[in-house]
Amino acid sequence: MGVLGIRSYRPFPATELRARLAGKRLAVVFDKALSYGYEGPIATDLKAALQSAEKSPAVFGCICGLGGRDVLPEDLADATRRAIADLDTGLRDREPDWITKALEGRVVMTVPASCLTVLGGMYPTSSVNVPWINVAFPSTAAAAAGTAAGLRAMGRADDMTVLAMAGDGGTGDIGIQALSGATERDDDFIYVCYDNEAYMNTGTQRSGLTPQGARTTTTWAGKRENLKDMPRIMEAHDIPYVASTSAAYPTDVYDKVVKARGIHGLRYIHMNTPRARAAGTSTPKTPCVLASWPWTAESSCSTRSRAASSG
Ligand SMILES: Cc1ncc(C[n+]2csc(CCOP(=O)(O)OP(=O)(O)O)c2C)c(N)n1
Repeated sequence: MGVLGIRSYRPFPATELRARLAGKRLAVVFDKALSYGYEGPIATDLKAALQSAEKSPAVFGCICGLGGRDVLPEDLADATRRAIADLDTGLRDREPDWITKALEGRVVMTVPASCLTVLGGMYPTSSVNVPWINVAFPSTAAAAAGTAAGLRAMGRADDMTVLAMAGDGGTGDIGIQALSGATERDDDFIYVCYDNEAYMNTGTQRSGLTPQGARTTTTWAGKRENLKDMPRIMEAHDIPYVASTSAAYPTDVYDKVVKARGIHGLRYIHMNTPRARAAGTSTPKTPCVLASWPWTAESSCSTRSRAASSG
């Protein structure tokens, strides 16, 4: 085990890093910076530098210390332990990968307009390797219900899971009617709401799930209204499984999707996904790092990462 510090960002010390990391199994990169929508910049640069190396380590990135926050020794140890464990189990650190991994790739997804649609991309450059249906904004749950019925008619319902996945706007506002209807019928699919607390794909407008006090492009002085508590709304629908989790804890996401997979009927998972751009939130306990790694800086008592599972 060793520690490398990079003093010169440009020119990037690619040759030296290749030499120092030759034969190593794992490199954990701690970036105190982010590039929006992706991993930390040094993690990206290191992966590029190691591309031509003969025997290069797996690179896992951790974003930490944003906004001048302290990075504690136990934080570094936690992330490193997690990297080692995930390397051993073959898990990777991107949220959708965790979810499809938990479903062993036996999944059909329905996805509305959102940041997530961007990930789907266009064939043949799509970064998705499972069947994926892009649907109109309000229809995520309706399309999932139809897909589940189709699989049942074809005798494939036991083989495949239908996964509806939408943002907080797509879930709590425009998609809530279709979702509520599906719960009433107990349609057979898993619904994951990734809650980044605003309409992010169109530039951070407030949604019904934006926390009170948060400043967005449509609530400059801070949102006045309370947020809708989606997990509780879903609990009130009396469905077989409701859980909340946080993207800051990928193994928790994984475990809950595995658990949901073993249950039939409508299963709802609310995943808090730390946001990049909303500011001035009145909920400082929300995990406030953008990391593909579990990171516990201010996250332990987040009300939105509590596990509220029923059934
Ligand atoms: C009917 C309709 N209204 C508006 C839009 C524009 N639109 C596309 S993505 C988006 C934001 C979605 O927000 P959310 O569901 O919270 O997901 P996020 O972008 O945060 O991932 C909006 C408003 C649309 N595609 N369709």
